[in-house]
Amino acid sequence: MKNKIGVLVMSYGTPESMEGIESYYTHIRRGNKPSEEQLRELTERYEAIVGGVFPLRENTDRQVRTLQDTLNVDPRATDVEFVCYQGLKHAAPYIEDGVEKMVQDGITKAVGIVLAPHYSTMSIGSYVKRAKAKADELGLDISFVESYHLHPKLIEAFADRVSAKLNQFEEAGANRDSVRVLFSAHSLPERILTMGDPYQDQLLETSKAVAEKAGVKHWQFTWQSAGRTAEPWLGPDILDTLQTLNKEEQVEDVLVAPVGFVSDHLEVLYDLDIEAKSIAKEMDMRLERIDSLNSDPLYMEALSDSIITLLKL
Ligand code: FEC
Repeated sequence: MKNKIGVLVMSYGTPESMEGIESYYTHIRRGNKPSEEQLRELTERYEAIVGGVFPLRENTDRQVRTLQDTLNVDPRATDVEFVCYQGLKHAAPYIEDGVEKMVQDGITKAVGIVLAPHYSTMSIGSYVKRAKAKADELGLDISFVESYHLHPKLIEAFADRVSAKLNQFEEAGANRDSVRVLFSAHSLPERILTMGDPYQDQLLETSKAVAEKAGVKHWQFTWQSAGRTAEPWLGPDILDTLQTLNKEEQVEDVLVAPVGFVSDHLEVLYDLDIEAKSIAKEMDMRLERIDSLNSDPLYMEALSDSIITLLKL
């Protein structure tokens, strides 16, 4: 019988239904219930995307299944069998549930990986901390892939998507080189910069590598989806960037590449496809977005290779 290795595939999580939004939001807010106004505002954003369904859940399920298949056909791993378990940050099955399930199934060795390529103490760091605490409690040997932001297959997958959309701009009569490519990611509180956090640098490295591979002439990085809290968040926000590009540089064509995200979910389907697009439209700008990676084979191979490399198989 082959040796089993558990893979804890971690992701942000999404509510299971409209009724579940309040408890999900309360979890994100570390147990503090949102005000009625905050809850209404978030519910409206979910209602606005694809008829109010929660695509992240289905996407994550598919990513976990496809990653397991990809791992098990890797020729370096013929002596082992990988079994993937899901662990979500803010919804069930929680990170701790995934670890517990592995142990119940008799797994003794595991690897954890997050469906987000860039390390920050506030993102990947907090997933890892929770998984490690539960694994230590239950005696599971677990190691982690902490980032994979420059994996050649990840860069290729993003670059292919950027090129495909630039081709579409060209087919519609625009000059490919006059399209401004905006790489974006979820903002975090500004205080991460004083903590020596690698998040911003890793995002710039990914953006540069994708731009080079896709032969992009004009690009810049911008933040998106900042939280609604009193402290300052990293900027400029994409909505301000669009206004600046329109007023100061008369840019007409914009392609957004949200390299900090790997799935179709609220931050892409609402913050970019609805909110940013409507601001762009008001200014007569054409804004397109690259397709999300979801279960793209190259992305799955980037994850699988990062896991197998960590295990030195
Ligand atoms: O589609 C969905 O249902 C879920 C979409 C979703 C993703 C996501 C990814 C990241 N977040 C990150 C950081 C923060 C911080 C706060 C915060 C708040 C929210 C809220 C919603 C939400 N996030 Fe999120 N995030 C998603 C959704 N996020 C909803 C609450 C309402 C709002 O502020 O918009 C602030 C928490 C606080 O109050 O302290 C910080 C980071 C990522 C990307 C990495 C990852 O996927 O883990 C970083 C997807």
